[in-house]
Amino acid sequence: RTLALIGAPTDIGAGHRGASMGPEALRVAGLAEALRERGLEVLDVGNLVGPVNPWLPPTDGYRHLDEVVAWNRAVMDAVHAQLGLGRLPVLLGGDHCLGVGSITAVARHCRDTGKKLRILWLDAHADFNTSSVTPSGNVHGMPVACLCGLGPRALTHLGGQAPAIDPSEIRQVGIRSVDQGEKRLVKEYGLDIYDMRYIDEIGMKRAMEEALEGVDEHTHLHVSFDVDFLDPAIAPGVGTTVPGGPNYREAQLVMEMIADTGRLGSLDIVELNPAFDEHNRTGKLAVDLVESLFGKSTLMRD
Ligand code: DIR
Ligand code: MN
Ligand code: MN
Ligand code: MN
Repeated sequence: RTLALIGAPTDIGAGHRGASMGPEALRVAGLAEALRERGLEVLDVGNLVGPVNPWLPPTDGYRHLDEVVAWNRAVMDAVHAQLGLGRLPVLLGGDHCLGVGSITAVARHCRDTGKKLRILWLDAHADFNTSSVTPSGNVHGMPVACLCGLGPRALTHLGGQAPAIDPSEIRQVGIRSVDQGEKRLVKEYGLDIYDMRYIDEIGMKRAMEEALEGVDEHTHLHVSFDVDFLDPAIAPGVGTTVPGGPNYREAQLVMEMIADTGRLGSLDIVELNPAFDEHNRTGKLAVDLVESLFGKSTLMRD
């Protein structure tokens, strides 16, 4: 299976500038080399291009909606093309608004190939805001809602039909920051959320077993890895840190348990922001975790 790294250097949906440097930070941290060392074939297809960030206040509840749509179209087309070539797309974001394009493409591919879709959304945030409840207008806080059919038509219908996914196809892990109106919507749509309180109580192992329940040989597993999922003590290089996230070993366990399923079919690495990082420390950590996602393990008894 060949991996295709797709760079999307933009911070068009974020509340801070700098996630546009994410793709290069991941390359500099040695992502392709680390995966090749694992015996994987890795093709870096380079960066997508899109509009610059005009850095404007919200219009009708959205910041830069036209530019967000343009970037997401480019991402959707690139991800779908790589899936069609039989490759495993790895989206190097970029902010998390790009999850709309990436997952719309993955969902379409699953329909084409008769696969069951399971999305693991690793994040501190639920990303289920809408224009009427968003505190910021930043579209990186809205991609899950858009995918579930709630949002501006240009994003909900990016792939032609809406909704792109059903809420039952997604599991959110690591959640610890949900805005007030967002919380109501999340409950209304019945999202399956493994928040930090739940993880504290039952442990990461059991939480992940539950989140992965039902994944089988017919499943396409998509991982959308928002780097702010991680505790800020180990991952300072993101725009919106939230204390109380998974520590190093918990994060490794998440990745290892996903790898163990053998069903990983596509991946987003988003919200890495080198402007907030310390000598690319968070970029290197992301590479380390992605190695585990593709089978690196400390396990001695296998
Ligand atoms: C916040 C921040 N919930 C918003 N969201 C972030 O603006 O909608 N998502 N940072 O990753
Ligand atoms: Mn996110
Ligand atoms: Mn297809
Ligand atoms: Mn987040």
